[in-house]
Amino acid sequence: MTLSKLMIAAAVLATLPLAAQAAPPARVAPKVAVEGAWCRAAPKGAPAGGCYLTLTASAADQLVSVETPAAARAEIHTMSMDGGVMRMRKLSEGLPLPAGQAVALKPGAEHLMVIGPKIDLAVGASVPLTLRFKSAPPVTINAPVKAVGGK
Ligand SMILES: [Cu+2]
Repeated sequence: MTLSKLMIAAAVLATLPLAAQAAPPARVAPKVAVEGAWCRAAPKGAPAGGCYLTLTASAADQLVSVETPAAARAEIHTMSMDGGVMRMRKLSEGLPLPAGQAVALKPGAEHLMVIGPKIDLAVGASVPLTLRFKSAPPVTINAPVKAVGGK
């Protein structure tokens, strides 16, 4: 190897760590896509109503809380059979969202509960919901109110 070739080799080696440092880390900010949101219509004066949607997280995440200005509070609920009776309970730990997997909150399963609605949950109304996640930034959507059994 000639001296000039050695110098080129040394120069290339010297620039390698710099090049590695200059490249930004290949990380995309976590994001959760929200689709198909709706709330079930409830009779005037109903104490609570259910809202449903599908969440797809770009990286493993967790739905930790829900807020709405349209009700006293909102909770993440799940339903399960308890001695032959369907019961719902609050998921105080939140709802896990596996990476790239659509998680559907739907009637009879996981859902969002708006408790003490301040608006009539009537067809044509909509419920603003802010979803908070462990990693991804919060997402605010407007869920239209649809008739029972509606899609
Ligand atoms: Cu519920």
